[in-house]
Amino acid sequence: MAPSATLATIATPPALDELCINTLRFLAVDMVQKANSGHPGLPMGSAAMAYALWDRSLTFNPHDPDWPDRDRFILSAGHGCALLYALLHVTGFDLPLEELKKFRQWGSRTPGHPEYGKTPGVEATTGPLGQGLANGVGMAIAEAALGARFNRPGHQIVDHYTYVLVSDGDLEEGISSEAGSIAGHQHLGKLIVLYADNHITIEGSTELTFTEDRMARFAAFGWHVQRVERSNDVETVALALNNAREETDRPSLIAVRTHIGFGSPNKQDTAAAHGEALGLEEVRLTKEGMDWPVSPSFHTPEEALEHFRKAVARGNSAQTEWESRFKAYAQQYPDLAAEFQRVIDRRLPEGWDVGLLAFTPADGPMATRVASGKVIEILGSRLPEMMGGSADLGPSTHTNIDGAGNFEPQDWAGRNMHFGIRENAMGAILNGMALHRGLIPYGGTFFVFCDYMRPPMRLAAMNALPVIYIFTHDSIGMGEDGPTHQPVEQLIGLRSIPGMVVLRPADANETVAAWRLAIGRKQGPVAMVLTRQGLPVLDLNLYPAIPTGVPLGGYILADSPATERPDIILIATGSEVHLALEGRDRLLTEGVHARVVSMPSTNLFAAQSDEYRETILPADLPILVIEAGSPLGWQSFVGPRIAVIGIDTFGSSAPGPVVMEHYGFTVENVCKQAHHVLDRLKEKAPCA
Ligand SMILES: Cc1ncc(C[n+]2csc(CCOP(=O)(O)OP(=O)(O)O)c2C)c(N)n1
Repeated sequence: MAPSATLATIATPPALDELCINTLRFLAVDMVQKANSGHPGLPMGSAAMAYALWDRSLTFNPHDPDWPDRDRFILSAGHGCALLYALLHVTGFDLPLEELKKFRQWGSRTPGHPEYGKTPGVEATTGPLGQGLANGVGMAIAEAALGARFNRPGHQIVDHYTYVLVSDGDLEEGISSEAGSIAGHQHLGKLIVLYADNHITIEGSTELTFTEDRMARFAAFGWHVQRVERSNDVETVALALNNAREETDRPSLIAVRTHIGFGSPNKQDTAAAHGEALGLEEVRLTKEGMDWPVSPSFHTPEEALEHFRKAVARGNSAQTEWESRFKAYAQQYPDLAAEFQRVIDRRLPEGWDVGLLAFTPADGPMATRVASGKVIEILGSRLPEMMGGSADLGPSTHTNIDGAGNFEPQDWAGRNMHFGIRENAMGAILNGMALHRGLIPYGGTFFVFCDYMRPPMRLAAMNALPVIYIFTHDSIGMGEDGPTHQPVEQLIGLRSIPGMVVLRPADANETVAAWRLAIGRKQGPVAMVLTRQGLPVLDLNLYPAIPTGVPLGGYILADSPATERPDIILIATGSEVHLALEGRDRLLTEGVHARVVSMPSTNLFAAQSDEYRETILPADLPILVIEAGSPLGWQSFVGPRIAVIGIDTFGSSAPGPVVMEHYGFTVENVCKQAHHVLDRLKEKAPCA
């Protein structure tokens, strides 16, 4: 296979094309200049190829940006967002010129990087380079999966393309190889990537850092690759896009030799065009050089606007045409059509959680990862929109849905994903799947490796995406693999991500409640943190508060005897809840009344009312926290009365119980620390 097919350039752009392209360029230039902040270079260089895509290929409706079968467009090089905002404005999205004039200002719909949910037409939050490309792979996977599930002969109701615009930085980031490899392997023929090959990054020429043959690299991943030498040649870019669409078996990369800061006499092809406004004088020179009025700024020629706005009629008719196809489909397959609408709307089917699982002590001891696997089996059979897998740890993470098949090039109907050992791309692909809608995506790995997917997890939280992570081997309790595999700082790390709900269930029954919560949560990601080791199953007859307590984040699992006010509260999470219960029993024999609070989610608990939290943790009671993780963060709950049994160093390699013992996770230490806090409080109590 030839690594690339170089296309001959044909005509120069006709005058109207050029007018439209310059409109985009100078809107971007003026936005950045007015804000005195932003990146003019990429928009100036990529305006022509973006125009070729939006004018000749992209199917979208500015008046209904969310209709399900639209093409997706992701600007992975989010720093070039002035270009996207200009496109959205001129093609008729609800983004008036006034918003362009408020680029990067407080409260505007034109933030410094594209943010999902803030600007109509923005399909994904981008900015951390490489993530957008992998989001695109996730969207293309979603399209393939939904097509396989819903399309019927003669009824292609899911049939759209995913386009991504990337820059050098996107392709330098390692995630591009992870995602590119998956896309090639899966033969995602409807994924088309335009590459702004401008030879410039922030520190200067790509000769400094980026000299491999990118085309050969993507060809080796199994992509169809093309090169366009003259970026302003709209027809050639359009032709390459056509070729890419006709290539149904492989994803496409179209490298377009663009020129950063195109038209700027002193900054074109230099890093100076990248990250700051051109400056008033350079703006003037650039406009004059391209026959553009120097003032007023934000000049939008009527003729160009009229041409761009044809997108509205085009989009309306594409959508209407799809709607009539969908109607015919609904007549022939009413149940499927209703089901399609349900999953796109993220509605759960009636009774999805009725009679979910209830475990008894006789089922134990059971690792929470095993309990989670059993829940996934049931939920997976009730919710066909559940789709996910693991980064090559499926047998350990228990993430497989039996009987649901593998998602493979030959069979996109399978729902079990094999992401390979590619956590970063897995996270970003899950984001793309969630952004696309129609699926409940989940992904699993060992908890310690969530560090490899922190960037997409952060973006999932920022995008408020319903993505579920299944992290197993959740503490030093996992044992022999040693400190490289024993998570310590990950819990506090994830809890500190705004909008991320972290759930660390204490047993199989809390795991069921955690899953119920995760599936029901339609906004924002949930991280399930599960044990490798077996744990006793808490008896629902003895602990009836579990199902209602878990969604509150923290609740009283076992109180001090009814007549007694507790002397101390033991807060524990996950596997350490059992230690707290044992400690409570032992303390009782020593005359100390302890309350055990199970706190599977500090995030959810913190979100409860002051009254509720005060009921669980009265301000005047001493507290001992028991959690096999970094003690950081607990102080906010307990203040100066705190003693924490936690871990603030890396772990050690030994059998799990031995490691736990060495780090103080023993009944003896629980009691010792509890007495320690009590003694301290007595010392502090004012003399009567
Ligand atoms: C993960 C990540 N690292 C660093 C940055 C900061 N950054 C923004 S743009 C950029 C490089 C710009 O080069 P290129 O991707 O070629 O964009 P262009 O210069 O063509 O605009 C960098 C390092 C980022 N946005 N994301």
